[in-house]
Amino acid sequence: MAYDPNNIFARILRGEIPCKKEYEDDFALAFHDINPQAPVHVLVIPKGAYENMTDFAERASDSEIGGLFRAVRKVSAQLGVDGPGYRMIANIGDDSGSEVPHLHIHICGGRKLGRMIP
Ligand code: D5M
Repeated sequence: MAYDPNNIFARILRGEIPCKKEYEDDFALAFHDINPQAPVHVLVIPKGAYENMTDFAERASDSEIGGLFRAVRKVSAQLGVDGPGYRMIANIGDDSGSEVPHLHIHICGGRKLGRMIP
């Protein structure tokens, strides 16, 4: 499926829709989820146009891939969840219930999350 350049996170990246920004660098933008499921719930997205992790792993450069995961690490430290721990989630495809077709890594923490597989 072709990447939809008008998905909501693409529009946030272009500054057309506001977000509560937590972090930004050349590779990634992190902002607070509009419907938080934990005391800390932030989304980290690549700046490039990638629909999901499958698309990202296939098409992104090594720099983009490294940049996204380094951003997750920086955001976790900035939010103070790296010590107590947190969960990363990336939904892919219909069965996951994914809603927004731009890759996003959820960072959830700030409380005991319990076992969640799935
Ligand atoms: O998660 C999509 C997530 O995106 C879901 O937790 C709500 C969040 N969301 C949707 N619109 C916004 C805006 N405008 N700002 C911040 N967060 C938003 P998924 O993994 O696709 O189910």
